[in-house]
Amino acid sequence: MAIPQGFSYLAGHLDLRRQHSILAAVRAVVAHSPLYTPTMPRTGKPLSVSMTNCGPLGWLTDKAGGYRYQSTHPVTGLAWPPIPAELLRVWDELAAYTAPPEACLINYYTRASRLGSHIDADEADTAAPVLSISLGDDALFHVGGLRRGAPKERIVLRSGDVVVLGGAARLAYHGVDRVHPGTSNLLAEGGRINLTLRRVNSPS
Ligand code: MD3
Ligand code: FE
Repeated sequence: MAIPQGFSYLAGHLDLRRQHSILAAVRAVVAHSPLYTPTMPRTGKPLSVSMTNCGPLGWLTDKAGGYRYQSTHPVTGLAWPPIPAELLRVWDELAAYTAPPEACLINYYTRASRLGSHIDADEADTAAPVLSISLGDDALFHVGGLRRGAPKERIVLRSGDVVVLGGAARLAYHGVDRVHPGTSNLLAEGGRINLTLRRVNSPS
């Protein structure tokens, strides 16, 4: 349907070799900055997706502080590790933006995980695209318009797919309806990893 301009879906952009090399880099990040369960602002309800980050800034949410970016892991208190070179290379290939990403949010989905429809609006720099990389099991993803009720299009995101969200699509509603277990053998433990590379602050 009418996905806003600037949505670019690059099916199979990453071959298996690159997927494995990115996965190894993500495992090293997670060894330092473990996945944890974020909670919703005010209610404290846990999300069904576990998360961590790399980069100078990381996105998080918890009951007391709400949605925000910060430079440290909420559980360990340590700085997030740097964004791996393999991921910076994908940004350089596709983002067409003058500055490097500041945050890479790492989402891990089990078969029970969902991500409700939302917009990514916690970044001051909305001129920069968001770049999404999928690894592991297939996910049924939806993207709509600039208002919550707008018609949605559904796409299955598979391991190695990359989505670039620029222009008007940068502020579109989107979410993950479900993950299809057993559809990829990239992750020995099963499930799905999504990486989003983001610019938070406008380059000075
Ligand atoms: C469309 N992640 O982390 S990635 C998120 O698969 C998030 O984990 C989903 O939504 C996931 O915030 C979707 C694809 C994506 C990311 C950002 C977007 C699509 C987007 C921003 C605007 C429009
Ligand atoms: Fe999002």
